Amino acid sequence: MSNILADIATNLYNGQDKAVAALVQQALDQGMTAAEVLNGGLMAGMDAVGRDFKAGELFVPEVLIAARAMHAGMDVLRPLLVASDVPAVGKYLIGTVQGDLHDIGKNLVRMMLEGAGFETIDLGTDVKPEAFVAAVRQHRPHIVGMSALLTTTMPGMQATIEALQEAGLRDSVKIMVGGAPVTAAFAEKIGADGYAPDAASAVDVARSLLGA
Ligand code: B1M
Repeated sequence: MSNILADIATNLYNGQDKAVAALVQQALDQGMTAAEVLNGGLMAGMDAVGRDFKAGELFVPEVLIAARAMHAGMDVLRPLLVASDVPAVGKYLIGTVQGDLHDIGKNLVRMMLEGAGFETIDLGTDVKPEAFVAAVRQHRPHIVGMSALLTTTMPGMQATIEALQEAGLRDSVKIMVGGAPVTAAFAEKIGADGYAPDAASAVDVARSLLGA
């Protein structure tokens, strides 16, 4: 890993948001691509946070500060990830399911979709099934995307699909799910139309769901 990418990862781990933003800008100025900085710097730092969080060496406050630094870096990359001359390909409603506050992955998926020309509506985190239903009624999206990072919140995806069914809206949208604990088999089991393991493939899946 180049020094600057290692520096980004270390500063992210230590929650140094201003340093992360400055280093990300520096890496771009040196000619690195947004994808290189995202994967080699920001994601590498967040992976280390996840590993040490799991091992009980980091606690929620430290992880929150690291998440803030991740967002600071993503804010610098955002104009590059969303820069697009592609005409709107479809309307995409996205949110993290009920009970779940993780939004970094969802935000990345949203940015990549915007970069691919999707119009996005972001419902944020901890989105109840009824809120997805109300938003589908209001915005009439082509695709509804749900993110979950906890095994305990994954059932919220199924509850949302059932709520859309009960509201008579299920057939008006395609449904996509994703997030670290979510699998293709789970997506199929709950009756989702698509699953993507990461933000880049989320764009491919969204396009293919619309036949684009
Ligand atoms: Co949380 N947390 N957390 N946490 N946290 C995990 C997820 C965990 C794996 C950590 C661990 O134990 N190793 C673990 C979950 C275990 C499990 O259920 N399997 C966990 C836990 C247990 C918890 C708490 C319960 C801890 C506690 O309080 N005791 C608590 C729950 C709070 C809640 O949600 N109710 C909690 C809290 C938090 C913070 C608030 C401190 C913070 C979130 C801050 C924020 O998001 N604003 C946090 C963080 C940061 C993490 C880790 C460290 C990093 C997650 C992340 O942002 N990854 C995480 C450990 C890890 O993942 N290594 C962990 C980077 C991000 C880019 O990746 O989100 O996977 P990811 O998104 C990817 C793909 O999954 C995919 O594309 C993205 C980009 O490639 N993707 C989609 C995501 N959504 C998609 C949707 C799609 C398609 C693809 O279509 C619609």
